[in-house]
Amino acid sequence: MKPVSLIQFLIEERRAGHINAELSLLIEVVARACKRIAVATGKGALGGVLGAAGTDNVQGEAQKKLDVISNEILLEANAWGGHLAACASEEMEDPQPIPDGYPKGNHLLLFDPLDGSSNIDVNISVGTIFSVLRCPDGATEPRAAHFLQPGTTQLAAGYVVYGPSTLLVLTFGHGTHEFTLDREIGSFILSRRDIRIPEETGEFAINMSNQRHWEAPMQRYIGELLAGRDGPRGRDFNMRWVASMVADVHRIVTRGGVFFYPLDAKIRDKGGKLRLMYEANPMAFIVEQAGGAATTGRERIMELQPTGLHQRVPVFLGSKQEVELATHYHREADGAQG
Ligand code: AFP
Repeated sequence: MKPVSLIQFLIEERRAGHINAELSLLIEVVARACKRIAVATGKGALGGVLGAAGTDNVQGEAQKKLDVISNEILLEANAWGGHLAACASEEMEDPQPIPDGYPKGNHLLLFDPLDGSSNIDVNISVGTIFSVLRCPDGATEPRAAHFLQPGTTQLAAGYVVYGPSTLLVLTFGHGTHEFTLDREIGSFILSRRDIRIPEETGEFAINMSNQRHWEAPMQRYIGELLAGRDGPRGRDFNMRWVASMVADVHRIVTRGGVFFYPLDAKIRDKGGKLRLMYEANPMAFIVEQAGGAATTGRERIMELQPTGLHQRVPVFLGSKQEVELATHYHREADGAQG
């Protein structure tokens, strides 16, 4: 089969009426920026990019040098790209307007520039996660409020994994597709079209060290998985946890599985660990478009009405059967139907 480049694929999507020219060009700009991040992360100690930056981000988390470098690469690339009205990042308190003197576009971009950065110094896969929204009409200087749109309004979502190979996984709402970076020609090449996540799985991902803090329905659900064939599920389940959401989700997009970062007593006051706008919503869109499911344990993530740019939510996503069962246990415990 003749290789299909990302550019060719975007032209196909435009001809199919799935995206317009501006969104197509925006994705090209984001993909090009991620190629530069791949080079930076690949340099490691030789590039002097490992270790802490010595600063904290808006979440009060210590920033890694590569968090700051990746954020700057994405901001710079999208500032002059001409397809955005503004962008927002995990690393910045407020949205970044497009500098005067640069053309503005009709889209809003949200991103986690380097997800899993606490793994970067130990050479474990990290990634970039992004989500694209339409800029509300008349919003010439977009504020945070203009970004607070439900996940169902996303025009595009994607992630790039910087691992043994560099992969871009993308959706426009017409299936989920994977592209592999051909480092020799510097182009993303289509490697899997219309990905399907198996509805059934024997593999789960959760940070077990938080078990004592989980709610009762989560204790019950994971307890049954751990009981395996001797328990009510009657079969064994295996566990994986990379602690880079991008890497854990990519495993699920590749071979199925279920991922949980549930609410627990430690993070209850924050509403969860993972961020809705640039982690949960884009991953939910990608997973649902590949036939999986994504809830908070109680509600469909993409139907949530966001209340804050850096809002945190519980995340259950992956193979449909397991997400639905774990969600059913939570709703049942709440006395709710379903
Ligand atoms: P960092 O970006 O600070 O490394 O956090 C990664 C993350 O947001 C997500 O990628 C992981 O799934 C999750 O946190 C890991 O959380 P634990 O450290 O509690 O396992």
